[in-house]
Amino acid sequence: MKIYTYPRSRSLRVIWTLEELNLQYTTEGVDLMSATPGSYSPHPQHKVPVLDDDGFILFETSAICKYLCSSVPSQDLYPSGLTEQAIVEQWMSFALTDLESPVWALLKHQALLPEALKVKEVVAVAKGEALRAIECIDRQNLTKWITGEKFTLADIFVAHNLLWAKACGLRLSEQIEAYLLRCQKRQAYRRALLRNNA
Ligand SMILES: N[C@@H](CCC(=O)N[C@@H](CS)C(=O)NCC(=O)O)C(=O)O
Repeated sequence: MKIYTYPRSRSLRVIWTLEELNLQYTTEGVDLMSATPGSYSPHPQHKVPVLDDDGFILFETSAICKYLCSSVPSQDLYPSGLTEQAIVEQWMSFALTDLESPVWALLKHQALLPEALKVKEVVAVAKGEALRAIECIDRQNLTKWITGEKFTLADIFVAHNLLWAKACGLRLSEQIEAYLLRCQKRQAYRRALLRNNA
């Protein structure tokens, strides 16, 4: 299977999932930022990540990650038990909505957009909303992982968004910093970072 990637983008979440599952894959870098791209993504909006599994094309990061987990008969990353899966879903949804929305707005209006399109009022609102979501995570007992004793897909989505928040200059508590360090020390994360940014 092949993953279309771009350095420091959401494709890291898919590569991290593949590495946690010990699956074989290839990557193809996409020329996202160029007006005349030399390499394309099969995404209808020319975005990443995209999965090509023997001609089966899938976009949307969380759909790809769940598909990958479901392709492995016995794995703990996306549990099949009713309540275990519901809690993983809860935190994935929180990561993708309450946390990612303001953090992504912050990233765009602080760094990614051309100067003329940056709006400082958006930065102020997004910062407040992101901090509120981060406080919610900080109220959890984060001695191990976001859902408890086991590392799951929810950690990949929560941690990657927290790393983006940190890159935007948001201050994180000691508990969250320690949690992020635990995530970043995972061999699968380290391998994924190298593959995604290559
Ligand atoms: N909801 C999509 C978002 C995908 C997305 O926006 N990817 C960014 C990179 S992180 C992208 O390809 N941006 C290029 C563009 O917007 O043209 C997902 O989670 O997969």
